[in-house]
Formats: sequence, C-alpha cells, structure tokens
Amino acid sequence: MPLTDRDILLVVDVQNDFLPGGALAVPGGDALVPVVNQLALRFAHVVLTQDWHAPRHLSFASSHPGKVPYETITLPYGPQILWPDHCVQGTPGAQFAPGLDIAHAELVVRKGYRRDVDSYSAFCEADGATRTGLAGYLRERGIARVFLAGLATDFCVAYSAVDARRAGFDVVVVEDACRAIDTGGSLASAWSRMRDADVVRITMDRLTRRG
Ligand code: VGL
Ligand code: ZN
Repeated sequence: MPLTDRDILLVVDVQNDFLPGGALAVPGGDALVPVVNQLALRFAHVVLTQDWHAPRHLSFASSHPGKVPYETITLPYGPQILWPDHCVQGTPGAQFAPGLDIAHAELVVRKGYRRDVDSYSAFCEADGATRTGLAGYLRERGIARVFLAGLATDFCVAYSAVDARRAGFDVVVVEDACRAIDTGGSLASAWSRMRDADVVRITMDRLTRRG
C-alpha cells in the first residue's frame, strides 16, 4: 500500500497512564512505543492525540460513590464504562510516553477535557454532537486518508477510526501498531463496528515507505 502526501498518521493516546505501571495500563503498551516511532517515519504528516481529562471527570469510577472501574453506568449521552482515574490534565500520567519520538508531528489534539463528557474519539465527543475540529483541520490540509495507531485499539483507536469514516475520510487501522484493553468483549465488538464502517485493517508489512 503506497503512501502519499494526502495521508496522515493519527497516533492515539500514547501516554504514561496507558503504559504498564500507569493508571489504566494497556498490555504491551510499552513495547508499542518504538513500533509507533518507526511507523511515523513513513508518514509526511502525523497528528497526535492526548486523553486530557478534567479532575473528577465523569468517566472516572471515583466520581460515582459505590462504583468500581469497568462497571457501566448511564450518563445523559448514553452508556459510559467507568475507568480508573487516568490522564488528568497536567499530571505525569497524562504526558506522552517518554520514548515517544515523533519530532515531525504537526498537531496535538486534546480530548475528554470537559468534566461531564468523555471522548474516546479524536473527532467527536461522546455526546455525539461536539466536534473537536480535527476533521476541519484535516480537510483544510488536503488530507484524504487517515491511518491510525496507538492505544487502545478497542476504545480511542476504534472510535476515532469510525468517526473519521463518518467525516468522509478513507481510514486504515494499522493493527500491529495498536494494543487493546479488551474488557467485556470490547475488542471483538470494536473490530466489527470498524468493519461495518469500511475501515481497512492492515499490518505494518503492507506499507511501503514514502518517497
Ligand atoms: C481510552 C479508555 C478511557 C483510550 C481513553 O485511549 O483508548 N480508553 N480513556
Ligand atoms: Zn480517558
């Protein structure tokens, strides 16, 4: 699959709290960092996302007395899985992984910063209405196709991939440049929603170097 100047790599949430030892550790998240660094070198354009929650965010189990992480509750915008406190604005856990080395990244999109609305997606918050501005940015830059890598396959990668399709982009998830949380069947369901949305699923060996 040849890459062009109209392709972008969206590197999703490669942050300390999602690495082993972090508040919401994704298995294999640490091993992923050099893989993502190498992948990014093949792209002329890279955008990073950063999960960036207000303290006492409503997606945190600790904000709901009697609730524990990985339970699901209903919020005004629909079901919400409750998570351990993670990626709180300005904390070390919210910083990018120290090994992440993508100097040519052009933009950082922060998401989930409103206390009462989560945002797995880099394009649209969980209320289904509030846009982050990323689709407009990519369109203005002439981007036609969005590749995704990062954490976690079944949440922020999958929701971003489906929303990128909805925004009219071609979308490719680089499977071996992602790692999953996989709670309650979330990974299988994410792949099925991505397939339904015509998200292409590839591995890194299918990509040819640009230039
Ligand atoms: C994520 C759960 C909660 C992710 C973010 O980056 O996939 N998952 N917040
Ligand atoms: Zn989060």
